[in-house]
Amino acid sequence: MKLKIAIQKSGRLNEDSVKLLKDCGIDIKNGLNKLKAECENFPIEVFFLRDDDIPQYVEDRVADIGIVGENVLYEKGKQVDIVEKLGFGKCRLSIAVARSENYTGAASLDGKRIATSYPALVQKFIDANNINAEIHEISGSVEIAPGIGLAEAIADLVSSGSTLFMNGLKEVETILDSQAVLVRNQQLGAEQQDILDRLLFRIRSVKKAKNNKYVLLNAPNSNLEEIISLLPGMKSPTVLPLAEPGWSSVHSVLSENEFWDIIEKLKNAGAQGILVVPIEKMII
Ligand code: PRT
Ligand code: ZN
Repeated sequence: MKLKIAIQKSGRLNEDSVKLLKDCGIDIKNGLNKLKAECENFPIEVFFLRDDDIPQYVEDRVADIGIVGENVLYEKGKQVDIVEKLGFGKCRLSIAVARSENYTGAASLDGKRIATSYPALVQKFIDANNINAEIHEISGSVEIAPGIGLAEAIADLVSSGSTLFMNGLKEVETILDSQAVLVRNQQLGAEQQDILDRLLFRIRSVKKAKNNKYVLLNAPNSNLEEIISLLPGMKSPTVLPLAEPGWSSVHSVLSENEFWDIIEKLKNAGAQGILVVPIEKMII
């Protein structure tokens, strides 16, 4: 029995999806040019597909699980469960208009044409804001639509914003914040669910490790208590005596978002020789 996972064949999510599986200790055999690949050391089979097809394939159980952007998932509206947000492929679906436009709110879109590849999500936005705008569905290069007179506004994915900028557009509304998610079919059997749970355990360990750093530092014993109180640690920090009398070595784990804050406080509390080491996996 194998768990079938669908990932993007090529494009922005492919590399991170393959890397995530690799970081979970899963070796994908045979090249990426195939439709399907086996893995020797984990009961999983990988299908390489276009991202747009992944929600449907998971709903139909051609694949048991899949990795896809929330933007595609919500646009397609398929019946699948989100099991985990994966933290990559981050972007937003936004409305943009010509930079010269005087935009004062959603009502400014009244009577306008919006070009997009996301008609369902844009229609929801139009309905929610009670505006009277017309959707022009196009499949690519949405950002050129205002320039060629096809529409007055667009709704497209944005990450850095440079595509909008280069096309003389400005972002005025965010419809959806998106990232890659792991989805699953709603009727997985017990055995597949079991493999999924094992995979999830690994994914969460990898994600946790990425968000944490191992910190080692030297502390004067006189300030040890203050320094320890600054460190969360998994249980409590490890404290070892140094060869030099009056000093200890303190080891702990810090999460990325509080990292700089705590490091500054540690320095002020007299910590020296602070070493920060990446963590590969974190099992808790
Ligand atoms: O062939 P296939 O159908 O599988 O791929 P695709 O061409 O439809 O999708 P692809 O590979 O471009 O994107 C796959 C997924 O990556 C999307 O569905 C999103 O979930 C995610 N993602 C993250 C993005 C972006 N960031 C992104 N910036 N997808 C597209 N873009 C495009 C956007 O459409 C615009 O053209 O990048 C441009 C804007 O980028 P900035 O940096 O200039 O703002
Ligand atoms: Zn696509």
